[in-house]
Amino acid sequence: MFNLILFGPPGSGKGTQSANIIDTYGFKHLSTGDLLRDEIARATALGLEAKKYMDNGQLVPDEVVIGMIGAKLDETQDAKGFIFDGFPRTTAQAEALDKLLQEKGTKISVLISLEVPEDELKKRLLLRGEASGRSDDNEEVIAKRIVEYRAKTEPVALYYKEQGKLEQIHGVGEISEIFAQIKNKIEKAMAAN
Ligand code: B4P
Repeated sequence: MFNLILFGPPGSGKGTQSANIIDTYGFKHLSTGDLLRDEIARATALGLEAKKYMDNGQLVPDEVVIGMIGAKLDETQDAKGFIFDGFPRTTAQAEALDKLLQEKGTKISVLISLEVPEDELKKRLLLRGEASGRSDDNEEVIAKRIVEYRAKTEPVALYYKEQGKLEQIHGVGEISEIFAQIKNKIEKAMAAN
């Protein structure tokens, strides 16, 4: 089984490139952002709680997202592999994910990190906000999300670097060219897996 973490700051292209990876490799996509937005759309208790954090640019508490991913892994049988998109976002989530996968007799194969400068992130997210109306894609909340990323999420890359699983990619340029680089990293990790 091949398990990939697609990593990077808000707006780095995780959701965009996940779609390309699924088309090519057929992995099962697990995006905590999408799962949380679905809970919000259905006005569940979890969604109403999560919305308070997301609208304020903060991470949703670890126990909420870990529980959500655990449930999804349990209900997904026979997957060739998983793309974890936007998860783990804290070291506690990374430790919990390693444990969940270990219980299933598998592990993370590689973490691919999309490196994008801050001014480009802000530009992309403001543009997306205009089109999608996403309540967290506005100037004030974007700035908070980036601060939260630097403080709590960046250490996750180091956690996997220590396991020899970190691969970095320059995430600015044509989406297809960035995807070609991602494919190279996936093929390399598959050969080593
Ligand atoms: P997410 O849904 O994960 O959203 P994101 O990081 O903002 O977006 P993503 O990175 O996928 O967007 P993309 O670059 O593809 O999280 C939203 C919120 O949910 C978080 O702030 C947090 O509150 C909560 N949350 C989620 N997971 C959590 C967790 N594990 N723990 C705690 N809280 C959690 O797209 C951005 C834009 O860039 C798009 O418009 C796209 O078209 C464009 N784009 C992409 N690639 C481009 C390129 N190469 N050039 C130009 N534009 C590009």
